[in-house]
Amino acid sequence: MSTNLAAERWWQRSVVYQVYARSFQDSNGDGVGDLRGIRQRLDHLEWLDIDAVWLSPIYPSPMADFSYDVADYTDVDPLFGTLEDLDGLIEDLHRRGMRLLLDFVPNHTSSLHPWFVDALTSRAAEHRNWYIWRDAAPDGGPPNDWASAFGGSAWEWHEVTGQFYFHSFLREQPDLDWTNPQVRVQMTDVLRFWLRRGVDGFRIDVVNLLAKGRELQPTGGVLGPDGPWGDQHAIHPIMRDLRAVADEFDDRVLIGEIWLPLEQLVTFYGAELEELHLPFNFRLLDVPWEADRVHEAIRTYEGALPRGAWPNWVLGNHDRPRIVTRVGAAQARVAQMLLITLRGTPTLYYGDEIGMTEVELPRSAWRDPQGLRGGPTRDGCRTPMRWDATARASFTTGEPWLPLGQPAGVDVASQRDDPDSMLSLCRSLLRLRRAERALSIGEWHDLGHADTSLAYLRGHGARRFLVCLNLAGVPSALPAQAHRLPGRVVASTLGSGGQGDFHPGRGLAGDEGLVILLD
Ligand code: TEU
Repeated sequence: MSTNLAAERWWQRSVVYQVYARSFQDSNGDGVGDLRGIRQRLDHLEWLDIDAVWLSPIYPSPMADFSYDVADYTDVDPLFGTLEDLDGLIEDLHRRGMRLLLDFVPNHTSSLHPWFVDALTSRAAEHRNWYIWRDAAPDGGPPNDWASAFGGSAWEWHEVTGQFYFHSFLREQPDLDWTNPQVRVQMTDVLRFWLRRGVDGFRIDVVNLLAKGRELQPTGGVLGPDGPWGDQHAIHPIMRDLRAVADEFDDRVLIGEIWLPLEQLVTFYGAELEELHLPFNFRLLDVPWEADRVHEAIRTYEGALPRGAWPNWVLGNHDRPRIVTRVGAAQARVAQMLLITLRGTPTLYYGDEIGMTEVELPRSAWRDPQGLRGGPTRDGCRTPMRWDATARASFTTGEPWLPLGQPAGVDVASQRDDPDSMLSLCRSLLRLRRAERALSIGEWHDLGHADTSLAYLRGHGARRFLVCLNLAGVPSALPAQAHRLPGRVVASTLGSGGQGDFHPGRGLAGDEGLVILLD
């Protein structure tokens, strides 16, 4: 059995829900979601029974990468509302017993951020060395062959000052130089600004890129987990700094987006758990949907966690294809049961609770800079939330910024009162999780996999739950240890029809997932 932290914190019991701000609810008819819109939809979140909202970036921005290109870290873009609207959102959430996490984007600013605008004025500018500048190679080309994540060189020539600057993403997103102490001071103050306003924590963007290899040698490398340029040793002290700032306040949480192999990912908890509370665990985003592979992903992750570190899980986000499209509608129900019953903090992506699909958009509708530059477009997982079956889904009164798409029945209103809907399944699992400490902070015990299914136990005190999941559409035997345990089914992916006693020796039907309260 895996152990738990002695002192249990709110973010361990919590379920995080990611709101992609542009696509949740529009309040002013401009077709883009906004803060007032989100405030109008808090009933849904409270009813669904989530604990914390992670809000994608809402900062003033030219929107080259939809506010991941930040022009002002301590304000709200008029497109989304005002600082007062954000204060109002924090207040509303807190009044309802929920929390707010902001998206912190420390790796790069917008090229229109006043710091970068100043940096462009001369090599001697005050903010010049807040960014990464290099002379041209002897042949006049870029200093090395590093490629940007969105395609093309990661270096952009600046004619006026005669040097290249470095950008991991778009040329409109110059990377900050975190070896510069002034950058650290300024950026940690940004955190304090929001923490003082009552924000409960942050999701931190691309932690793994915060420090670059100082040599800047040509490597033939590309951006990514195995790429050459994240100098991880230099990133840990930065995480300790950010954590120290969070710890100046009462009980806040830091979640980090880190694209690194498992062994490296878990080092970002810190040797003394003094870095990130939750380095994002992306194992379920990439794993082939097969019982042995998913079982292996869970087992190795649990096994790699440092002592006392708290796990976390996620099935989707604004960068990755929707889970329904990856595994199919029936298996998406099994996937949600997995997400909500594993040990660790789950993060749900908005719309996944109603089974929203990746929308196939015509090229003319693409908005994502990654897609427009030849990479996979991320627009398909960013389409507006479907609140009902009307033409504009009650998302907007205007023209939605992305087409809505979605098959019939994939909307909140159609599913709310249907006990067998995806929404009802998600809600009942979330409510069960809140009611049963075994399912939130309880221990996890691996029962292995067999055939196309896997099984595990969750336990706290005398309460013990068996979770059995068939990851395929055909009947499956259960792992030997699982089918010896009698109990009562308290949740089934097959809906209300799947409830009842659980008898030893039983197998699983296709796409069946069960949560069983053991006798
Ligand atoms: O994403 C970082 C990242 O690594 C992406 O390149 C991601 O792997 C890719 O888009 C998958 O298709 C973060 C944000 O989540 C993303 O939305 C931003 O565009 C990016 O940082 C730059 O801030």
